[in-house]
Amino acid sequence: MNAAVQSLNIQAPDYVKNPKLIAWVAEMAALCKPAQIHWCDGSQAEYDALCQQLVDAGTFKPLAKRPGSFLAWTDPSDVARVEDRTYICSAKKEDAGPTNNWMEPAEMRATLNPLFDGCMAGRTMYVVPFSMGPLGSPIAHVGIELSDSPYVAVNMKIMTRMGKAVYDVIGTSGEFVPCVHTIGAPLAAGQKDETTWPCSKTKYIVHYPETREIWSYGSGYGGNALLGKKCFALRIASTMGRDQGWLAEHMLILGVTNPEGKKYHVAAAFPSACGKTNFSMLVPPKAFDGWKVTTIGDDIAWIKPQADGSLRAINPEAGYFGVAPGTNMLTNPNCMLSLDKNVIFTNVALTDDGDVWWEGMEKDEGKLPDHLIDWQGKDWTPQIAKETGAKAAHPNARFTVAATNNPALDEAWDDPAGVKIDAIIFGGRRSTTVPLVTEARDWTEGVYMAATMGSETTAAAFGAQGVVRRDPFAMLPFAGYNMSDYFQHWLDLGAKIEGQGATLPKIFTTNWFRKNAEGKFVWPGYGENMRVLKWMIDRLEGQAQGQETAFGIAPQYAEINWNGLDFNAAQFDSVTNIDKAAWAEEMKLHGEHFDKLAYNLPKAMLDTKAELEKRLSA
Ligand code: SAT
Ligand code: MN
Repeated sequence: MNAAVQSLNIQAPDYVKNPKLIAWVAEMAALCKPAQIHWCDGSQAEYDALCQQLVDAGTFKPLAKRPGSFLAWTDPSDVARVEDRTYICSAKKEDAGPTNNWMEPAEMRATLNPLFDGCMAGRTMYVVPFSMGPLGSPIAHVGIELSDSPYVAVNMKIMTRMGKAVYDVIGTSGEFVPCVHTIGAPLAAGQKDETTWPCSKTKYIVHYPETREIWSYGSGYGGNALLGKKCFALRIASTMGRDQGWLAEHMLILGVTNPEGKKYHVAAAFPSACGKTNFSMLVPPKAFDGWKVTTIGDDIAWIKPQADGSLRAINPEAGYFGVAPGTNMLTNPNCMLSLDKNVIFTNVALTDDGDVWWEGMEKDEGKLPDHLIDWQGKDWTPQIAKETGAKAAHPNARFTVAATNNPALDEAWDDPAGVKIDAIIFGGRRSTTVPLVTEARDWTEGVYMAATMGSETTAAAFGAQGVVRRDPFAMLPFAGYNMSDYFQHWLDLGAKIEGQGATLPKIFTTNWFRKNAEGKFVWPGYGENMRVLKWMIDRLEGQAQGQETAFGIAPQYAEINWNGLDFNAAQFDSVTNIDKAAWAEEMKLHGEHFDKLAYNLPKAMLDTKAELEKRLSA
């Protein structure tokens, strides 16, 4: 041990009683060499002090118009998840599968070790204890994140159940997922940060599924740095689910209650930035008087089969890290109402009177603001935007807000027992081909629909936008193991539950994003999606007959409640028809997709493809 580490006070608070945990913190401190260690207790006083520290450092700007709220601007190079720098380091390459970057674990450790050596010099190492899911719930799991970013510590406080009580769950011998994060910007003695968002050009987001460890280097942003979210709750948890017989999914969970008071629970997977948050907070249109939608989660679901064959789900998170641009009183009123206090905004624009602004807000205000400071700290005016196309907010700008700010929060959102799932939706973003909604004839067909899901890429990840890529189960960037084994896991789980004689949730696919010849969306979306949700519930209740199509069971025009919406049969046809020529092309793409996933691809996927092709050519 060098002198700096020897003098470092590793002394854990007396409520930390797990020797393995204390030894691991000491080992990581010896490697990362922080100037000090701060054991987070999760208290409000601690949160306030850390926010003040971020204000003093210039990373946070307090927002005069929104009590307890702050604005952070990141480095322009650190604005989204970095999928090409994200690795699944399983012992065998085949277990990471063709959709993940892989490196042999020992080689990765040898790569990371020199990078982590001294990476926290001059900084504080925060020890962040967190529970994914209600504390002590049989569906929940806990982790500890070590990070040198106070931004991460305060975001984790909102996004997870963070604090002292987690140590009671861990006790003296309990399990936890160890997560190490650094921005990768060590400071020499006496050196001060030159920017308000220090980070490294080199980035590694690394998962070791066998030992359930997460190591993240170089980024301070979102899914790269808040390790409870995509890294733990999806990549590591999906492998835990594979081994233990449950599901970790990129799904919102909502409750929907009909006027008679009967309640259903729906889980829905859409790729990043495709409207999960909006759908989970949906406000039904006026004609749906007496219907209510409530939010359990907006991004991730952990689903565990119960002894009676039912599937119960929790939202492992405690807050929302949602996309700000496009959010307004029309697209998501509940979300807008959630954002008036105690919010951390990242990469939105600042107004002259100290408020935040993003593209889409002009719909509420009736006009564009005359002047803003954009997310890169530059002047922005409508004229500049017109001339240069400059966006005031980064398209992946985010808000971090506690679930308890949401006026539509479900009363069972924090129930350790979770909620029983009645239906599952898979939805991509497709301008053509895929219809508004269909229901899978059985579980296997539902797995096929999810496995072949395509979506046009968004700003949530680095890379070209608007390109169709296959995003099976909306899990392409998040499955912690071989994708085809993941399909098999879904099939096995379904077969097991059916074998018990229990009823599985119905599976649906949706596509809100079909465009017409003029390139305009045809389906109005947002609150109007209630009409589709109601049809799904009618199907659960045996109250809608539907009609067979090549791609599952679709609604008949007359089966949708059109009260209060002008949407004629021709428009309906344009979002629901199955264009055989387009589908012939689509089937070629399904084939190419399966070729890439050939290792361990379940035969049921190829059989289902053949049946679909037969129906299309009939
Ligand atoms: O950056 S995050 O991964 O947290 C958000 C997202 O891409 O869905
Ligand atoms: Mn997401």
